[in-house]
Amino acid sequence: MLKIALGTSNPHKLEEINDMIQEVHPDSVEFVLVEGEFDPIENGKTFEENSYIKAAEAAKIMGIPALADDTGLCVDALDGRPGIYSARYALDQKSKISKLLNEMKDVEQENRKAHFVCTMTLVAPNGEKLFSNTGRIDGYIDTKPSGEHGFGYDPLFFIPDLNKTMAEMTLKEKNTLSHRARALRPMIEWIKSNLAD
Ligand code: ITT
Repeated sequence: MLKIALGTSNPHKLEEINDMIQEVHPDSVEFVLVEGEFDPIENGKTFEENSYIKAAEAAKIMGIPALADDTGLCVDALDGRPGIYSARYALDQKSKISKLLNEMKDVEQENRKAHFVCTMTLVAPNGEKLFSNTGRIDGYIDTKPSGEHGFGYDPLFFIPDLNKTMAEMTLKEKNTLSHRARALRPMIEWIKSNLAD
């Protein structure tokens, strides 16, 4: 089975990505976490640059191809913030939620549009970029957090068509439509066609 390192310190990403790969191509690719210290300096100016930095570091450490995603929540009323700074928006996830609610407290429903962006990049052990792809999902910032599933900003990300937040979806549901799923599907096909036996 093809092994690909996953350049992330976020166990939720591993869970989502592994679930998706099992759904589409069971037993063809195995994603493994980086062994040992993994602390890349995410100083890129775009999602793509940061996903490359994380994947290149993971590929170098592990000596096998590596995949990483860089994700952000872009809020229209905040001119696209926190965007690529979503991880550093506040110290912990609870503070990120309360800071966002506070920044949005006077914003009317119709102006609460937001989207998640996820850019994934696959890098060879020699640092060559093999494939990159971006997924996006649109929604609204809710006025209070709801739901116990997912992670990060999911409890505030409301999808009107489904009448629920991303944290009110099961893992399987989130994986049918999320920014990460939309970025990963073409990536899996590329891996199947170019790397897997
Ligand atoms: P790595 O860089 O180690 O992969 P991270 O959690 O810092 O882990 P990102 O920089 O991509 O990853 O994430 C930016 C922020 O967005 C961070 O606060 C996450 O919790 C949040 N986030 C990422 N994916 C998300 C998702 O699917 N749903 C909700 N929030 C998400």
